[in-house]
Amino acid sequence: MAIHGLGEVDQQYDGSELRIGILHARWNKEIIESLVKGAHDKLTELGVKPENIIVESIPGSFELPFGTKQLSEKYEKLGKPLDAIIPIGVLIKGSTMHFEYICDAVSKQIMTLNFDLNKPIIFGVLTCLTDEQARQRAGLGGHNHGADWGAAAVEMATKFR
Ligand code: DLZ
Repeated sequence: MAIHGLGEVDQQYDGSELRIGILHARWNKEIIESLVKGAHDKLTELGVKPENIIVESIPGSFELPFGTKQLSEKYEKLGKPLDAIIPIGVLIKGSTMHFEYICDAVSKQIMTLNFDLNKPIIFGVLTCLTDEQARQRAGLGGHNHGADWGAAAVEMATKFR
């Protein structure tokens, strides 16, 4: 099965003036770490200064929307607003309806946060049926979607600044 990235990028974006937040869940640790690294590496490749990449964690994906809002407000108060935030989580289906409820609630709330916070909040959540599917999408055998999320953050923050 082909797993693609962002597709053709319309131009090279310069992230050197940006401050970007990465907020990640701690469930599915190895996969999360690879996604965070993929996003971080892409941000620096596009010019974002390492000191302007803020990485924080929360317990699980359910906490991502509230954590993202808090992170955004914290840096607003510090006078160092974040230009975009990448919430990163990995949800893997189990044997109950837990997965469906969390995927639905988290994805809708992350979408809403874009408008509430009026800044790009990237959808950095893998919603997979198996551990293997998640690994394939996290650069542990296949393409690392974290890199796409980093690129999307820089493009969105630059284009609409
Ligand atoms: C409880 C739970 C389960 C079963 N599975 C996952 C998962 O696959 N990925 C993830 O990020 N978090 C999971 N969690 C934890 C919830 O997201 C949340 O942290 C707890 O329910 C506490 O609110």
